[in-house]
Amino acid sequence: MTQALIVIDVQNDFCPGGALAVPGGDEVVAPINAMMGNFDTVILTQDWHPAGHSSFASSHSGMSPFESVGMSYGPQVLWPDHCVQGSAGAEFHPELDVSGDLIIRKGFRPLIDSYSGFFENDQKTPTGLDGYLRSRGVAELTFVGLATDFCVAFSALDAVKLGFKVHVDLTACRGIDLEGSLAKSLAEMRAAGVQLQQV
Ligand code: VGL
Ligand code: ZN
Repeated sequence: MTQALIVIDVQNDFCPGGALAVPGGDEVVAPINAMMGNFDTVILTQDWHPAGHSSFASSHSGMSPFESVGMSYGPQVLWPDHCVQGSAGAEFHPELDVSGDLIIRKGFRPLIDSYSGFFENDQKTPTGLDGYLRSRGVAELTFVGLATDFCVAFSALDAVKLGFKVHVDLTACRGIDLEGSLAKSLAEMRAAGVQLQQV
């Protein structure tokens, strides 16, 4: 079975010192680089927001990061400004091997956030990744990267819904853990049939 490694958002802003730093975020780089050779195809996602993106708390008067607002598509957590297109924070971690086959950018529409690599947060605007994988004959996916409880989990759950066999290698993921979101995301992934490796 053709296997893909999907590396989620290993970008400077999600690593220590970044605008939305995930604890231990940089620790995933070495194990991810080491596992790339085991896959037929390697795909990286890149969180890629225009300045003033609607997922930024700074775009909503009176709101602070990590509070939630209602968007046209449902509740949305507000974040510090992060991964602004062309900024140093949006770049991949300097030691990440970026020689993979495809880089898919997400979150570039001003009014919709996109955690998943497959669908934006309205759960219907596709990124095109599904079609790319199918036309390449890929049926089995392993997700790694940042953050476990947001972009990794949303991507893995969408992948199950789309019919892929899905693994998440937790040794190469780190989470944000906002009000229990890490445990909740692990439970949701387990219940959906995601194979969680190396818990
Ligand atoms: C992410 C929050 C906002 C992630 C991206 O990569 O998990 N989280 N944007
Ligand atoms: Zn983002």
